[in-house]
Amino acid sequence: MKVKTLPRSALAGRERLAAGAREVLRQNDMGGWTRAASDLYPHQWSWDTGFIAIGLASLDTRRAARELLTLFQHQWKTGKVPHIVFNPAAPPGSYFPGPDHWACAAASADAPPAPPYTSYLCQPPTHAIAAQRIWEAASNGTARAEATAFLREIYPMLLVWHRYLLTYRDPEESGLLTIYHPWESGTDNSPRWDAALEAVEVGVASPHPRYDLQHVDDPSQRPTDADYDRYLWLVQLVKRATCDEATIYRSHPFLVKDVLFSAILVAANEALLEISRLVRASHEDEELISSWISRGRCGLEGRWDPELRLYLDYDLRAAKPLRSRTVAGFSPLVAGGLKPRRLATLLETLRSPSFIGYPGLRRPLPPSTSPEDPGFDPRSYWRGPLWPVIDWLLWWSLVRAGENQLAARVRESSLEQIADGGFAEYFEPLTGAPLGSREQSWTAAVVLDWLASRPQRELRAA
Ligand code: 9WN
Repeated sequence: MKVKTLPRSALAGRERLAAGAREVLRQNDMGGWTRAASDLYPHQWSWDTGFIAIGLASLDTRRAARELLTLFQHQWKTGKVPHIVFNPAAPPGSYFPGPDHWACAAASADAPPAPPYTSYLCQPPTHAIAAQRIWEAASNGTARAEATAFLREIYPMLLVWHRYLLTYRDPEESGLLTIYHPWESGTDNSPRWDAALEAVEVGVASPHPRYDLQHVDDPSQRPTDADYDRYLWLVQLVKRATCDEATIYRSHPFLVKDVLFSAILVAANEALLEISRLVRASHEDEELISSWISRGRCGLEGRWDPELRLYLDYDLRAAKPLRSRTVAGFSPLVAGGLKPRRLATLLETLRSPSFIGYPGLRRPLPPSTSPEDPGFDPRSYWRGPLWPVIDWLLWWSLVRAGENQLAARVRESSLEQIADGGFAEYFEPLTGAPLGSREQSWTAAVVLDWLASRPQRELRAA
């Protein structure tokens, strides 16, 4: 099959885009780790780090490896990787809740030495996927040898991280992971959590500043004060439970099985399985990781909703599925291994007017929440806007599923959107307007990965 070459003007456009992406990552480089964004997010975030390392892998595999290793220095004794590692040099008043709010975590016997302080929540495990990508990108002799040494160093840390999730966050052995807070999902104010949050009785929480609102054009792009009341109350409850997982599991009012988190763990376990072979880990490790993959896929399959033709999260407290139409409904695509008929049905939903086929979309990309969902809001964070990082996950999953045409369309549309609007955190799906932070590291990172000889990779996978 012939690879189409781009006209000269398009190539120049791509080169400009790559240069812009490199510049965003350079500006946000704090020496060994990258802040999520220059003003809004001056700290290191966990799942952002995985995506950032994927982007860095196309520039410098050693630097990419360091990005992950820096994060894993702050791994908890339980294996948990904290959702934020706070930058001690960030100006006070730059992010709330900042390090002092979470400092109590240092009192837990499981916490790593502080400072720097960490949050006591976690986020989806993108890290093994990034580690595998770094090894793949390291093609010449020295870089390959260094990347193999890096895999040997990070493998045990990745293994205990995944083990933490599969034990503490899935005591039922359901294959689905429980989150304690919408921040753990990474899709904070998504309508996915509305019903579960509504049921939380908020007690007295101390007043909280909204520094985040200084960094966006319009407060409607961020979660509301009422959302923050709930977020901070849930943080306080985890604190009261002294971060003890069994206590949280018994007493916490927000316990939800998250399909996107669970699906990312399956994909990460596939990467970990490959890494275990590269580092010649024991046969028992391989068997264990393979069993985690099957358990995850099986758990996800049970969350299919034949009416919405999507996969749904599950509220453990209310013992019922959370019925909203969001992009997380496609999560098993990320996990892979779908039966052909189910894959076809899911792709029909993706192409339907509920998502990519919605009339009036600026580009054929899936809004974070379906415009047909009552919770849809085109400008509010995870309630409708398009997220390049989600487009990357979708593209990556489509390539793995052999759906190359659709994958290429997602990649091209998302690149075009960023070329027009810049390296924004998210975009308005009806107009394409950039929203949120303007120099978001993971947006730059996915651009770099997309631009690094992607068509060839799609053809190889075909
Ligand atoms: C809370 C850093 C993070 C992302 C999340 C995104 C947003 C934080 C916030 O920014 O969350 O963790 O303050 O809004 O929702 O996915 O990891 O980019």
